[in-house]
Amino acid sequence: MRHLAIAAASLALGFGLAACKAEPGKGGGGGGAAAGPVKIGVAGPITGGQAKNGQDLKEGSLLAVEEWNAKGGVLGRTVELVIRDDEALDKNATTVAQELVNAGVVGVVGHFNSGCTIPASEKYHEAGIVTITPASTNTYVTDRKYADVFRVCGRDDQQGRTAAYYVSDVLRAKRVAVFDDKTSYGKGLADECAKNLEGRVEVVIREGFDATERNFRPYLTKLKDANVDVWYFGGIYEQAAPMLIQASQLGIKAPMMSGDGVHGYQADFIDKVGAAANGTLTTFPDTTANPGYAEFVAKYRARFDAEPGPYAIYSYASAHILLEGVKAAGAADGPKVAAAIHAGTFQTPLGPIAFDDRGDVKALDYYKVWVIRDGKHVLSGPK
Ligand code: ABU
Repeated sequence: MRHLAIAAASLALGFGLAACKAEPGKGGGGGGAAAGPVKIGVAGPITGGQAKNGQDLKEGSLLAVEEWNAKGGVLGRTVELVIRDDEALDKNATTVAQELVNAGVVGVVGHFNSGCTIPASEKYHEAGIVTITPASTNTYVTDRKYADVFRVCGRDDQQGRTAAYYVSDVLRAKRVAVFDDKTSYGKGLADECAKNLEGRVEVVIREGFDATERNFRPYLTKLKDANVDVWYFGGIYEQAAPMLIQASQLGIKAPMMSGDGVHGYQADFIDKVGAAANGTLTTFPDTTANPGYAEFVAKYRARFDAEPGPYAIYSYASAHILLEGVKAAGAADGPKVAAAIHAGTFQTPLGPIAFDDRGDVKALDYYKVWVIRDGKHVLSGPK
């Protein structure tokens, strides 16, 4: 994996942390360092086929940190981001986590992939460091009920159920195929969807393939022969893109349905697939409906001269919550910060956020079904 540098070095790497002033050699977490910056980690796929996700985590967090530093930091100390790249690979997660523990971060915004967040948060938990994942939706992330693990997004039991009910009650499908990428996220989500389809719709194919697979023709040929009404994929856009192109080449007319791992990637997914993306269904909250969404997008565009990806706003909110927790705790001390986050309600561009005893957002069961029409996600109303 690659080290993406601490804030002090990040200008040279183009991250532009102009507002951060690092003091090398002074840790930011654990409550022991009275001076020097407060360090927060960001971990995700900064490089590789899911780099757009890493960009969301990095830039969303950076925007929040710059806002804090512009107002004097937290507890009178500057805030420093320590960014690490797990490349979306489970095998890198604990090494990256150990690096962030060693760097003295008080908390981590990350990881993106559930398969990384689960093992990495074991390390953070052992070290008394707060984990706030903006994007990992696998149920196990919070079902462990660690007091220092939070997630700002939804859960796969929620979006799997939403997808299954749409397939059965709105599409009134009779025959469905369910595929996944064998990851914690993809398999977990596909299992939740399949479980909720049971007794309602016949699942005629249930298969997984490696997350590295790019030739889906053998699976799609079988899919074509199975004559399904709709097919579900638990996985990420980097596989969904070639899958849809190959499905179109094979003349498959049934639409694909997928989850948040495929939603919101205009350049990296919809534009790559072209017309064959139209009709694809996804589940994702309607973040645009939140007061504060437009302001966040305007700030993001002004800062990065780019459109935010789907998880940039979640990362921004996660970093703010972490820093509000430090402020409320009065110390860059993981357990105290975790307790403060459990006790608080945080105003974010996603709306007010408070956490339940698992570390999930309270009353968050708000997945919507979207369909791609004319190359854009639009909310899919009942038919
Ligand atoms: N939830 C979208 C993909 C990230 C993950 O949960 O693995």
